[in-house]
Amino acid sequence: MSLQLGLTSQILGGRATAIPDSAILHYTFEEGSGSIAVDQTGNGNDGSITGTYDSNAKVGDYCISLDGTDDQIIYPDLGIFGGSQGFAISIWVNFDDLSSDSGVAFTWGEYDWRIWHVNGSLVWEMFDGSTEYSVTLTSSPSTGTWYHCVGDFDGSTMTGYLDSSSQGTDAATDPRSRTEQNAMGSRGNGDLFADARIDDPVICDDSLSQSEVDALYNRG
Ligand SMILES: [Ca+2]
Repeated sequence: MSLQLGLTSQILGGRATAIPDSAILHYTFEEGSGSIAVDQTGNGNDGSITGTYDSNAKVGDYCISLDGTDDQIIYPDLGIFGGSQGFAISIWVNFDDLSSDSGVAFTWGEYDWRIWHVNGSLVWEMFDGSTEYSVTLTSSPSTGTWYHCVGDFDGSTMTGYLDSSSQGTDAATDPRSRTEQNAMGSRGNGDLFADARIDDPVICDDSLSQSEVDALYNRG
């Protein structure tokens, strides 16, 4: 356990900035160059970056700037979502342009989930094959503002957090992610490209407590 904590925690700016033990993917983008986002959890879920390292970061020294045209980060099939255990995703986003719908973090397939900008709102959404479930994180996002978005599912209820505050819940059923397309900054199939910066995405294979959400928010 202590080794696990050592691998998934770090001290930043003198402040303990713990990543949840349930994290199975975490990108810091602190590589600063290259096209590989190294998974900091040690699970080998590295991402493929099409985008630009940007020093106007929210956590650490670098984030990834996406151009809204064809940039995205593709992450691998995580394979273990669903069931009663739940899952969660945490990500920072700062939009340069909000004139069109765009993906922030997506798993797209027959069943899916996503944090995205749609119809003017920033939304946490899940789809179980027949019904869409959603929690609006904010109905009036602004450009040039960092937002900490958390989409959480505990096996029966989804909760959306914006800047560590719950924005509501929705009863939902297991989306059983098929993970055909897994992307940040797009839908992963050639559309919904975000003109935005993103930083410090974390995906967990368990629901998050408020204190875990707070710890992720306090990294920024
Ligand atoms: Ca960073």
